Amino acid sequence: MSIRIAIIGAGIMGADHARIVAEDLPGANLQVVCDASPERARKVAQAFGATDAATDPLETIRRSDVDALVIASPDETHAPLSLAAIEAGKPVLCEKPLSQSAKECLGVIEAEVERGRRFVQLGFMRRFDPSYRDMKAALDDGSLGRAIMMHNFHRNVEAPANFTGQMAITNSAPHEFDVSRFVLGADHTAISVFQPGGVDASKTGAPVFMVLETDRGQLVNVEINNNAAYGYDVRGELVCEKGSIFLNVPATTRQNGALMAFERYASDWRPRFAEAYRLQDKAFLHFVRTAEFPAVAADVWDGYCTALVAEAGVKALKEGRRVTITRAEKPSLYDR
Ligand code: INS
Repeated sequence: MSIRIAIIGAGIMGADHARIVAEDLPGANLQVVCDASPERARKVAQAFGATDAATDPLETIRRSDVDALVIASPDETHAPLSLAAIEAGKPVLCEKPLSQSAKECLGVIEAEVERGRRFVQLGFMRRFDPSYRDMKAALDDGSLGRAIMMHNFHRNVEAPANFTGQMAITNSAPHEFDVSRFVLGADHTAISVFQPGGVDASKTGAPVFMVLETDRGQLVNVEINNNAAYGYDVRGELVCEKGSIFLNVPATTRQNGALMAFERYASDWRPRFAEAYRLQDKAFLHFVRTAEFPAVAADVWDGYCTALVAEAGVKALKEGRRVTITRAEKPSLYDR
């Protein structure tokens, strides 16, 4: 029987998940597209042939013709809607971040622990990206020795109107917080945050530069520049004792002309991470079918760890000092 999926939130990511479910996931049915705006819900539902459109997320979660949810509504709704899905006993693929508050993440952890199983797969899709996967595999194979540093940069073309330096830490950088934990197999213990001279942290798209320390002694730096102008550009290099591993940016062509060669940049993250999103959503479908949590996916414990780093980062930026990070005890449900 096909799995009936409802998408909550029909913005840029909700529409992308609707497309993947409708066109790229054999065995899944796009059942409902739900959005606070009825026009937007209807438009995306029609575009991808959903059975129905709706405006109430809680009702949608409880519908008897919905087996699983994708939550792609605004960040502050992720944890409450995940809790409602857990309450209804339905698996959910929730976009990142789970919450901007580590305490709120603990509430979701508690709800899963009470029910004795995981329901929430978090949308840290870079874990499924072939270039990060290869980076991790090359490290794990041991021939390059211990990893000592990881450099990351994350550039968007233009920040949305409300995007401050703080949001660079709570909305953009969680990708790097999560993927560096994933690749290094380590937890972060401290964060320092810097901004280039003359930058107003409250301004749209203000860049931030972070240095994180891990419990395995590695240093991780992260540049977030949401007003890079030239294209969507995410890169990374893992420096090990005997060599390094650099992420190649997938490009199908290289154009030559006027004594120059150039590759095209995408205008946002969807083309760069298209394969990661597809593999992630495919893994989610398998999770819904089998209740076996996907080996590489992020769970709510990972979401909590990331929220702790983001919280510490915001504090580090505000107070202009290095902030240390301490975690609650990990429930055995999240042992891998
Ligand atoms: C988006 C999304 C993108 C990231 C952007 C962020 O919400 O997560 O992958 O590059 O910086 O604002």
